[in-house]
Amino acid sequence: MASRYYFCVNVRTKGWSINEIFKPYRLSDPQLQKQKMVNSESPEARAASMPSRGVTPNPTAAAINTRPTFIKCNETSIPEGENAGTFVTKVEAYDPDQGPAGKVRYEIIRSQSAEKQFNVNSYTGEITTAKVFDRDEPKREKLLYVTVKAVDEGFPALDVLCTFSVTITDKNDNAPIFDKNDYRETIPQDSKVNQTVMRVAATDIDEGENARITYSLRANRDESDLDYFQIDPQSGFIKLVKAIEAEKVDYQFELVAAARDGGTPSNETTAQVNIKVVSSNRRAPEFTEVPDHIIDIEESFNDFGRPIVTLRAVSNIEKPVVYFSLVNGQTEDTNKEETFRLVERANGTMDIFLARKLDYETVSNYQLNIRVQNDFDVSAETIVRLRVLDSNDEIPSFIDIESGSVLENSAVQTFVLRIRAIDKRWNISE
Ligand SMILES: [Ca+2]
Ligand SMILES: [Ca+2]
Ligand SMILES: [Ca+2]
Ligand SMILES: [Ca+2]
Repeated sequence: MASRYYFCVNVRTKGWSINEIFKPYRLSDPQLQKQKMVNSESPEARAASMPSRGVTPNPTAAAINTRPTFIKCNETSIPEGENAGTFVTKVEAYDPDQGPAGKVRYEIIRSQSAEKQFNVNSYTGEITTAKVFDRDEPKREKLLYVTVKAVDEGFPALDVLCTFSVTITDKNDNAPIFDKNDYRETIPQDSKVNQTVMRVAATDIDEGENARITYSLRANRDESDLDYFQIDPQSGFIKLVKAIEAEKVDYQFELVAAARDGGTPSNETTAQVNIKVVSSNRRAPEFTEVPDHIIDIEESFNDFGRPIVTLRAVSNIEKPVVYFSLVNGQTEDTNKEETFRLVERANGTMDIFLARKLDYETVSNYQLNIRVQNDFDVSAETIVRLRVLDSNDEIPSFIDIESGSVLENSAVQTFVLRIRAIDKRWNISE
């Protein structure tokens, strides 16, 4: 009978090892489960449910079993994109007891709602991935926390928790993306050598070298087209390096811009760059008023009828009318989702309005390409940069560890519980 063994503990705390007393029990034993429940109740409830043989339970009895302690539970890192089942680390807890009371099993603690990210071998403590991680946008799985419980098979069973971090390191699994599918520009025939013609821009969502972009130019049709232009490898600015001959009016330079990242191996993306030569009197329009700084905008801003920024331009030709347009790019930060809209006013003026709610956690910086065109179909472009300011709308939430995982009552054991708060602003998740 289980109850008899229970009282053996109370009267024989000295000279008996817990191993000898509890040998007949197994963790699956329903009687043991019942005893465990009794143990975790209040002392009164425990006394009431105790089989009475005239012996008062000794509260130090549970101290016979020693709580396991983690001796290996260290932060580690794994690359993103690895298959589920990839080895992460091995945790190890030490338990000095003999027999079941010294036998340690491992399990991972996570809130019921949390996605399963890791598995642990309950016997060896070996931790493996349960899914494929993606460090980059939009998932941003960069730093994860794993909480492991080591529990012995003593009676009552004693456990200990340990939390360690797993850094997901970057792989060069993304190519740069240009902010436009292709670039079209016009250039007056008498443009000055060393004048900036245009700029191409690409972004790469990887990290460090894997995201460092180097630009280059190639000829798409005629190698001699390359003689006229030079691209800055870092900034993507293209300048004129050779005077354009008078007979080249209406000629179109057909170039290809390449953006290559610094990863090993590296990834490259290309975009068409067509530059059309127009006669000297066909001047390009010009922006006369553009913000010279980054515009800060509160994440909570939601006045869709209030202009955020105003730009002005002149046609530079006899007919003063100009036409503005917002050139949306291929990424959210270049207005792919039409987060911003442009409204033209009279007299070469335009405003930018917010068109969709902002979310700092999704996109924190925008780069808007604005084009102005005159009646000669000649255009100029400028960039407006906006920065979203965090309104701190993510309320930190505590991870709810299910009550069954909390340590059993024990007067003689000390235990420190680490409570972890999660706040998405810091890209931390379980
Ligand atoms: Ca133990
Ligand atoms: Ca990735
Ligand atoms: Ca990556
Ligand atoms: Ca890359």
